[in-house]
Amino acid sequence: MRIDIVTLFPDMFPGPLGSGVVGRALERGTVEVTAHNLRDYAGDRHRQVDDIPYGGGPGMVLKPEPVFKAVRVLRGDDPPAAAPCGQLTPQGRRLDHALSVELAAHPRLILVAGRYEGFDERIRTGLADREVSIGDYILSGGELAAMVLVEVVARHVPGVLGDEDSASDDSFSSGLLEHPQYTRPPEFEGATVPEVLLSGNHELIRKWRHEMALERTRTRRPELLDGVGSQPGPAGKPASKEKSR
Ligand code: 6GU
Repeated sequence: MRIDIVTLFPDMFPGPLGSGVVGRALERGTVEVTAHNLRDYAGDRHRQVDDIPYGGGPGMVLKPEPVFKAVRVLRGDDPPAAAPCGQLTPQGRRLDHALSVELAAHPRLILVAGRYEGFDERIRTGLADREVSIGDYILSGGELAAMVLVEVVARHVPGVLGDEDSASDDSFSSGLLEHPQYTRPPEFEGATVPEVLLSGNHELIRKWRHEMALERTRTRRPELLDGVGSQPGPAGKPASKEKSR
């Protein structure tokens, strides 16, 4: 998968994307992430990408021309359906598991990260195929949001996660929060590991994990339970997380 990011701060990339699971995918070329400087697409010699808002008000607004130019150049001959443009703004659709799966189905993505007071509205109406937010709070720019989006989308790209860590096993795929995990020692400062996990009885362990996942979801995120089945997943495939590097 190829992801291009249009930004005023290309030096922020790959940043944290260079470490861990996504870092390995970038090294192998399973996922390609390239940051492009929006100023390179400004028409004038001052490389101006922003201007004062019509109607007045504080701050500056990103001009349409450089953003349209950048996305059109990067898209080349690819149709928008193959290389959709995602605009990162706090007004967008909130990123969740389902949206990350949807986005991962495209062979390419072009992400536009903004700064200042925002984008000229004609970018949203005439260029962007989607508008994505990563949550209900304000970041100073879309770059960190773009990184979060790349990380969650990359996990669905075949070959990014190891065999035993497929993304379809992860917690939000099952619709439940993850069950508690334990490792050695069996007792730490008086706190012990639940007996069932030491039992070697895989059927009992699977049921216990499912119960714990359900209970956690019930108490912490009850809204996630709407429409979730109450049966445990396939044997030997508990919700998992990838190993660190
Ligand atoms: Cl995508 N951009 C900015 N600037 N702030 C955000 C966001 C995006 N998502 C949540 N807050």
